[in-house]
Amino acid sequence: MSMLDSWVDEVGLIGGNGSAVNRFAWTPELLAACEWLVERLRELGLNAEIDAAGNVIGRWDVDGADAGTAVLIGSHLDTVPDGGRFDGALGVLSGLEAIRRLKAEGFGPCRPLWIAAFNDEEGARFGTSMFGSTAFVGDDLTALRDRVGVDGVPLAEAMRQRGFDFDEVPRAKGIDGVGCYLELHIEQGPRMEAQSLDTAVVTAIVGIGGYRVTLRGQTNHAGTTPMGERRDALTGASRVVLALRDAALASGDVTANVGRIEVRPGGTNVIPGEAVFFVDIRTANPNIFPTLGNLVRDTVRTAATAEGLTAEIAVTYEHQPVPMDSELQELLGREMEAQGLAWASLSSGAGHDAQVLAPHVPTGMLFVPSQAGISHAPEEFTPPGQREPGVSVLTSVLKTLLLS
Ligand code: HGY
Ligand code: MN
Ligand code: MN
Ligand code: MN
Repeated sequence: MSMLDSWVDEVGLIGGNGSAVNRFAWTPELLAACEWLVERLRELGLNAEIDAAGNVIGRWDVDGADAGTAVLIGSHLDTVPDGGRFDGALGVLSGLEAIRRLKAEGFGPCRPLWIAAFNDEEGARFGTSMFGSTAFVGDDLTALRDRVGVDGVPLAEAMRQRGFDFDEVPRAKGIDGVGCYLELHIEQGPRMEAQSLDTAVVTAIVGIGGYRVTLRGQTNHAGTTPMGERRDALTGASRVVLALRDAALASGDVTANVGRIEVRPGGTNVIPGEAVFFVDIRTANPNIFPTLGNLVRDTVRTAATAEGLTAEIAVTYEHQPVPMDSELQELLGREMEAQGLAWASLSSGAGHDAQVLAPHVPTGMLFVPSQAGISHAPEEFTPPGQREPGVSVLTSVLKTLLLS
């Protein structure tokens, strides 16, 4: 078993039960995975710490003031609820393996190499997706301070419970020391397997809009209230779910998903007076992305009117669609070609920390396949033989970047 494969198994058990993995922001499980990574990085001789935003940052620094800006690699260690062992983690561990290989062969970089495990990429607990990378690029997160998590704990309190201070988050800004960013990630979709690809160069990352929708009607008796006189919040929510699904299908360029809904009061013989649900809507098309907010608002209003409900809509996250750096795409493609790999250029329907870094520094991504295209589920898997090509390309491209 390769070092990478044993790391994958080891980290998969931190917050994992042998199949599903649950590592959410500011929880003991995620911090245990971060501390595991800090130890591995220090064993390789890097300076490593968990910063004020909960990011693990490892630094292979180079002596000499003119060493220049760092090449940054990495991904994330947090997961979705009952997630898989590879989303984010394979990118972090492949970066760790690339560093191990470079160290083992006595490679001497001319510029610093940094590695990050960005905190809370998924936003599973607080809806605060890309939290760590957003802090790293220096963008303002103040508005999230009082965001309440799925467990009812406010964000600032959850941080305090783990020894972190929300007010210190801006200290995590580190983008000024970075020259470029490279992220390896599983594809999380079926295309690479369908085309028997070993690796892929990412061309662009999808834009993502997240909305919290609250519909309110009238809680009432399920048996005595005439069907034509109900103000049922769940039927309103159902209209929204199906209407957004139909609009996305008709567009062909949009995905729409409602993965979480809370219905109150929750009695089986009670008409739901309130429904709170979360819309995740995406497109890679920069012309369509600005219209998605209105699509959600109009769809919600139409459903609320039809069911006699009131509606509230709040934006929970918004990440712009971004192209990947063309020179990094070419460098990755040349390396894949040189290694005789079956490769292609693909856009990403998943969001990544790379889309937060891309407006600030040249950013590139490469994919390795996902078995049966499954991700965000315990069945998520990339066989050992399909992990190696990505690491090999990453290691070679790093050598080029670190000597330039
Ligand atoms: O939602 C996404 O695409 C990413 O996994 N956060
Ligand atoms: Mn994910
Ligand atoms: Mn991910
Ligand atoms: Mn910015």
